[in-house]
Amino acid sequence: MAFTLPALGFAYDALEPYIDAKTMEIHYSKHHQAYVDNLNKAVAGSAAENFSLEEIVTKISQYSAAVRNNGGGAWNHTFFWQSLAATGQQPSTSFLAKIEANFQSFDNFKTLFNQAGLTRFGSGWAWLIKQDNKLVISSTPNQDNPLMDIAEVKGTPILGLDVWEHAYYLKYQNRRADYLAAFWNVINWTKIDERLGG
Ligand code: MN3
Repeated sequence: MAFTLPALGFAYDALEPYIDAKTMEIHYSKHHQAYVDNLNKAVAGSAAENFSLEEIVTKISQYSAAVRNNGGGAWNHTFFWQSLAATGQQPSTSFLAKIEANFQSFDNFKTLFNQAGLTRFGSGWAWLIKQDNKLVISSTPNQDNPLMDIAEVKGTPILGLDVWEHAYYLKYQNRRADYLAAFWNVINWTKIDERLGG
């Protein structure tokens, strides 16, 4: 097998009550696992078996739809789990300074990010990305991401939020806005700082 499911860094119930244990279990052990398995099937016997997931994703226009969907799904979920942590963390002062320089205030940043997640029709992701020294909010459809050469808005992902119904439907049903609001309680701000390079 070329690709494997990375270990989840926390217990399924670690993000309760904001993200429930059942959703976490199914999302990680079924959905994420399926992206990895289907990616392995899609690259079997091709040169891509020997490439890193990042190498594949950044040149995704050269691959099939199956590689795009499942390679994106595999990369996005690993990135997403690493963006999450049990409650209690606060954004650092250096992060807040960068956010204020780019979006006026943290509240305004949250509003714009939530809007990106809320207005992404159907399934997809909301992103905070870095373009040179600028921070930008965007969203992508399906399992696309801002690293992909086909992305409308490209950049280095700093924070990503899965807005597929499978990410929230068991607990929040049709209330995507409530899921978006809950997300802010379980962000791994240490990891976000690391991605921003301090
Ligand atoms: Mn998902």
